[in-house]
Amino acid sequence: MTNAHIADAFDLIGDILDFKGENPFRVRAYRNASRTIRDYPESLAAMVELGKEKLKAIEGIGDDLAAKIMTLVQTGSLPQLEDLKAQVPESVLALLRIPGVGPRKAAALHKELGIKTLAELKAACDAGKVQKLKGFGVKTEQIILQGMSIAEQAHQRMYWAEANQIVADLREHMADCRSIEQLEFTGSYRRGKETIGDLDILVVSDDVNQVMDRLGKYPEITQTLARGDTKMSIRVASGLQIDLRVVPAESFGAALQYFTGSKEHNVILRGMAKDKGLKINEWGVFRVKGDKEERIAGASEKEVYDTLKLPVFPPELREGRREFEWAASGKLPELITEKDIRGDLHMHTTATDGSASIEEMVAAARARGLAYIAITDHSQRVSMARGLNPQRVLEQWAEIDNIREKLPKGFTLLKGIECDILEKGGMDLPDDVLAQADWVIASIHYGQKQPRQQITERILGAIENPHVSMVAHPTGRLLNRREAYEVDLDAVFAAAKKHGKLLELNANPQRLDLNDVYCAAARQHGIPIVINTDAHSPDGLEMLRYGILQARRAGLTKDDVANTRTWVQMKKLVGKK
Ligand code: DGT
Ligand code: CA
Ligand code: CA
Ligand code: ZN
Repeated sequence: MTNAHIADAFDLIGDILDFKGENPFRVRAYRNASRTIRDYPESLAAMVELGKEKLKAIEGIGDDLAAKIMTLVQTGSLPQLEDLKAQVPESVLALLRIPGVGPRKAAALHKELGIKTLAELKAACDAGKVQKLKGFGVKTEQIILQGMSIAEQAHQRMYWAEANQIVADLREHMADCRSIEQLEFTGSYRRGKETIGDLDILVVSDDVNQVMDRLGKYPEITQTLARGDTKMSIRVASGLQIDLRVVPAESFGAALQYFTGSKEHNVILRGMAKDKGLKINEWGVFRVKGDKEERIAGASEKEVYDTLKLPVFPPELREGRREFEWAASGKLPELITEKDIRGDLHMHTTATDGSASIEEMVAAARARGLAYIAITDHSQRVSMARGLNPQRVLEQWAEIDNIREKLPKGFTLLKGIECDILEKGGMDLPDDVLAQADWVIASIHYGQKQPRQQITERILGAIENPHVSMVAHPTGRLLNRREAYEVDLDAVFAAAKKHGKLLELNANPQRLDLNDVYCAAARQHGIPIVINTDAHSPDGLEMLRYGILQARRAGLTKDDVANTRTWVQMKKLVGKK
């Protein structure tokens, strides 16, 4: 059972308790625990085996929650949750998931109008009954109606890479608005989160109407959800919501800080301000004297953080995890950047499921300023992609020998292979073949539903194979599509450390695997991460930037990432002659 599973269970408990109108402190305890667990760098399932005390050492996990985690992990379910679910109809739980409804409103709809299903909710909205409820109104009714039509997509957050295209498009569109003095995209987008719930735009302008009119003319717009004096919300064709806020120049920095978030980061910041007699909000920083407030900062983020003698944290680190602790000890990591990367060690060609030849991949890599790449096509087990058998892989390496002769000095083309870890364990190609490679990746593509111990043993076996250099996409997750497989990452970390093997951060925006939390854990274990694109075309090399963002969120520096080194240094790192 993954940490995310446990977190989901606690979230659901929180939602149902909230729906039932239970004590808000109890509700909050579950939600806080859920967040802590979701972000926790080690596998709780593994900690369960070490006993309850180990779990209780986690901040925010007391005796009661620790016991529940044990039960959940050991039995696969939680009686309390099953109980709660039985008290609330399944269809009511569906109400909770509509954007704009939430547990309180769901409870009111259920209690006042007897609504149990989405169809009943829609009928009540259409009949104008919902707007008459206390605390609802016409706007809420509209939001619910719109929310229902997108409820399907709404629980799917958009990939950062996809949101980034909308951002580029919007920047261009808004550039025509003359009155805009400053414009920045904030929220999770600016923090580089792997998926985005909604987009937040912050603007300084002395002509609010002009700005809002311009946004209203965005060609992709499907709905205007709200338009007020300073805030406007729209929805675009892909289902994404966009929130625009217009602020005065003197507040731009404070608003930028506030709306970049995360909420957790801001909560800590506000606490620190309060301790110093200061108040921080989206309008500025204020010194509180009795009932008077004097404004002391707000135009830039630097001004805001300066009032607390804090650095301007890179947005990627603003998650309320370890950034304040690092700042206090002067250990804020200098985060890796795209130009630090010298080589890409995972890519495919037409020999398997790629769309370009080796030469084309080389040309694209050189154009991007890389100094080395490894060609790593699939091995025979991946029959769907015409994976390479021993004969074909040896032919490909002979071809690479030929291409090498024509390459200029200063660029290294490596003979690699993405070799499957077989379902029954062991590598998909014989050792005497693997021994001839410069770079061997071990990957799991089959048997992903196997039990935790079996999958873990397969990966450990690969790590112990002397020819293997790196494990690719170590948890197998596909964002919005497939959960990570069950794997004991602590055991993987320990083995990688022991055998001097590397772990991948696969930069594909649907993978981003290892994720930020696990990359941070690998860093703590002193295991170098390799950021690879897994490109299947020349353009695929572009995906490096998504991997870099995720690495930055993990707090990785240039030193923490193996392929910032030259190939000569890399070879030493993985013990190749
Ligand atoms: P998302 O949209 O779900 O991907 O995540 P964010 O982080 O973009 O969240 P969003 O759009 O709800 O709000 C943007 C930022 O505004 C958020 O990171 C922090 C700030 N913010 C919004 N609502 C609150 C709040 O109720 N309390 C605090 N402290 N900050 C908030
Ligand atoms: Ca947002
Ligand atoms: Ca928002
Ligand atoms: Zn691959």
